[in-house]
Amino acid sequence: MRKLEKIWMNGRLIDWDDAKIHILSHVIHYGSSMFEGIRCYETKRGSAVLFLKEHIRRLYDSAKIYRAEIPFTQLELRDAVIQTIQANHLASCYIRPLVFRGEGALGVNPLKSNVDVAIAVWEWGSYLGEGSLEAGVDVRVSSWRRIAPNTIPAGAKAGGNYLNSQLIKMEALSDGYVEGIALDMNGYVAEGSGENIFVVRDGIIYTPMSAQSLLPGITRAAVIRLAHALGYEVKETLLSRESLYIADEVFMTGTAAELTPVRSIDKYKIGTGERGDITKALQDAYFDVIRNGNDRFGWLTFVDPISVLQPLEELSEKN
Ligand code: PPE
Repeated sequence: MRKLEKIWMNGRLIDWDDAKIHILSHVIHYGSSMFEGIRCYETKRGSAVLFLKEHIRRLYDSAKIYRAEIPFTQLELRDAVIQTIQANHLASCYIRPLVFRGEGALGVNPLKSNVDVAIAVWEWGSYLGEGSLEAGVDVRVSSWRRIAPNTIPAGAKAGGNYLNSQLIKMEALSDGYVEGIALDMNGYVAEGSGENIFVVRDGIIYTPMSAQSLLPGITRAAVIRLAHALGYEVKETLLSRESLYIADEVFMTGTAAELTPVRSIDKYKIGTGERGDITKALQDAYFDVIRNGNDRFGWLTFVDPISVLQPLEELSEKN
């Protein structure tokens, strides 16, 4: 990872090298953190953060589930994200807001430890490999199940959840796959280690229900909205493992993964093995927002507000 300049910690920007915590911080011992992953894109209309409001809201939801009171308002953290991007002079980046239980007391009870907040940014290219957005990826169904309902809540984006994700990811990588798809407790399809999943058959788009041991992805919600806008039917439903193998198209969504086609699962070729038409149509709609800055749904927060004022037509003529 390339070192950058500043990290925002508890209300101020500090030098990258100074953003440290004590070894006895609660989070290190008990996984007590909640975090977000957000992307800032260099669109044709200027740099813009995608789904800033939605991600900060989910951070507060995750913190609420773990009874952690964030000592800032959502608006303050949204501003802090923008400040952190500007302080590091990046036109595009990945953004990691993090809320964690810091110093105070050890022992399982987190309530005696401080709630600390940090925001870091870094450069992050393609998540599932170069060329994966066009060619698609080869994945397996994991032998690890996703965390069961009413154990560790999959709907909170908490650090500890990612122990399960790490097992799924390492198993997939060691067997030569890019990613693993985890089934839920009952054997229904849940999600990847860091992505939601969609299946297309006979022109209908299916995705597992949000109560089903998965993180209700912000990209997932956006893709459902784009699909509706394009006139497709989307069904949130239980999905069997075998429905993956006989799908016409499968794709995965996430902030990091964006909208990545899946070309094989457990060595079953999905559809023709090429990126499917519906996957491509949804990618085109998604990339129109993040590359061209066409923001029909109010998903973008421009880092430099001046660029928002430039009419898009003039910009596209220049490009
Ligand atoms: N499920 C999981 C388990 C998950 O971690 C993510 C995001 C998603 C679904 C998709 O959610 P959303 O980004 O809101 O559409 N995973 C983040 C972390 C990746 C990482 O390696 O760290 C991400 O994509 O930023």
